[in-house]
Amino acid sequence: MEKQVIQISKFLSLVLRHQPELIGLSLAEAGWVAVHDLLAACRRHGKTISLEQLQEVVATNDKKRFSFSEDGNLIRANQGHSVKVELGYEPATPPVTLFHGTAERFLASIKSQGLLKGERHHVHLSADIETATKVGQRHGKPIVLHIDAEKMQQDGFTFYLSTNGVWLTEHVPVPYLMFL
Ligand code: HQG
Repeated sequence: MEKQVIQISKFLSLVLRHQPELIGLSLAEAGWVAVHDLLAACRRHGKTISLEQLQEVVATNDKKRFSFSEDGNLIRANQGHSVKVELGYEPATPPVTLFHGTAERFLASIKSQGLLKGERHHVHLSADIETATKVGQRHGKPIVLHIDAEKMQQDGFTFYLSTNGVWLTEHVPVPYLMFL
């Protein structure tokens, strides 16, 4: 991705997931913001973004982090929020095994507490090892944990699938983690 597009994407992550108030915005239901309001708020705060640039970021973002509403008037982050927002994803049946990429230094704590959602709304899980490895690398030497998602669902845990393919759940208790 081009440098400017990455910068815009990072700024959008900040305001659409974490601190909309930074530019005087608040998120409406399910995290949506009017595109017009977003661009005006950015402009007022010295971060002018054109509609074409915004469309390019949404279309080319490496993790498909953002979506427009069907009519194109609204925009939101698909997941990853720390502000309180109900994204409205329906419960979904996960694959038998899901993966979580983390760093070696977190392992002792994960072994005692399971996977915790921390600042985010959910624990983030991947359907493939490659993606999980990349997620883990962001924190240090990557370790990929295998999760018995089938058993979790049988035991009553709920999973959601975000628009951009991330599996979400509240908490993964230790017994469902397979330490390889
Ligand atoms: C770890 C990126 C100690 C957890 C990615 C992780 C993802 C624990 C870190 C999305 C723990 C939290 C989310 C415990 C979990 N003790 N550490 N009990 N339980 N952890 O960034 O999953 O670029 O909040 O393993 O692609 O790394 O934002 O979560 O290492 O989908 O679009 O605590 O962020 O997407 O880190 O990443 P994060 P994550 P975006």
